Amino acid sequence: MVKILHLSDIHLGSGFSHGKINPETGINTRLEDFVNTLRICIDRAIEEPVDLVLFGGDAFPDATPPPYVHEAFASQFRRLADAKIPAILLVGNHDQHSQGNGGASLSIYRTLVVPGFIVGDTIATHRINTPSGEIQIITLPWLNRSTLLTRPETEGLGLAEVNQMLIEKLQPVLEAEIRRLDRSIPTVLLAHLMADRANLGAEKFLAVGKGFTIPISMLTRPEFDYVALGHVHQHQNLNPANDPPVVYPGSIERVDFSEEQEDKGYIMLEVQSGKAEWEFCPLPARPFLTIEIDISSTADPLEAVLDAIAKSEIEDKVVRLIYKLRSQQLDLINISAIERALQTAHSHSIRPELISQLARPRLPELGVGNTLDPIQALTTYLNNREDLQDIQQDLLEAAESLLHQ
Ligand SMILES: [Mn+2]
Repeated sequence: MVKILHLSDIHLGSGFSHGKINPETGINTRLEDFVNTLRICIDRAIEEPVDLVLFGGDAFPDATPPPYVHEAFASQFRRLADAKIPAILLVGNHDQHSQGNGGASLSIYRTLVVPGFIVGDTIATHRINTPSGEIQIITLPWLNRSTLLTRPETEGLGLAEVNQMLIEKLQPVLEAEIRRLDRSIPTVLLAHLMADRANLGAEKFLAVGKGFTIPISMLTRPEFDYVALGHVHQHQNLNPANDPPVVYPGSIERVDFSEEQEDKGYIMLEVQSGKAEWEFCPLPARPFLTIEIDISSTADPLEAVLDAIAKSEIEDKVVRLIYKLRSQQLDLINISAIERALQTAHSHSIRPELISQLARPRLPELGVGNTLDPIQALTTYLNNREDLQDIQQDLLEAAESLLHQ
């Protein structure tokens, strides 16, 4: 049995707005949080020790992290190299330059020839000799328009059509890798992608207009003993029959409030030909908490807010307070009293939302007596939203594909 630690979506250096500067180190506390959970993963890999670490992609928020963030990442992963544990660093969408190929933020590990480290920025099969036997890993990095397609091929096509074309191109490429596999040793597919059965978390907002979805049937192949995924921040197994397991470990820390309710962790896994046993291992990620309260009809709105805070366990959490009120109540709110009440939180944000007494104006085209089909209605709405012009076409295509489902 080959023992593997599978983690993903580290996003080191993101979410600084949810932290504060640690006066002792001068570093944002959220970077320290992320490094802390990453350290726990690496500690575990070394303590076991595992035969291999698989990282599913998205090391940083973008392809050009500042040097001190890069260094924080490197100083954890180099401990694997010191312990002679091989690692595959797969390239996710956040690791690529927005145009162009390759894992810009991760390719330094290949350039430096870190012993045992492989950067997965192409579709390829890597055969790795571990103390527990050989294993083969197919790497499938994030696919973008330029990975398998040329510009003339996709000229004028919509997202759905390009997605279809990409899948048609990917199929034979993946098939060729599968055909070359050695069936006597265990096989893992390591991929950064959005599978069409995945429950989206934060990535659904980040991916609008850029994302390709891969049908799960391309992943649940009998030739794979385990499918190690990255991209979606919520931990899930897309194939509960486990033949093979198709697992997103999820992110190691909460990147934003959309992950408030999610458990964070990594996967420990033992794999042999035809069999994989895996376990989700929770990480002590910093908790997030939303306190939402409607005080628009309260006589003492400040008291109501302070009361809601007092009833919540806010200590060391990233807290956001949202209260709905009428404009006439604004003078009754004492912000510094609220800030004092939130002092034991790790960090806090306060968001008053004014409840307008006036109904929002409706677009005349969408008014009473007009019947529009959903696409027409959406088009009308989008035509009136200048801020959404950039993604108008993608939104329409997304709506159309939803309607056709
Ligand atoms: Mn991703």
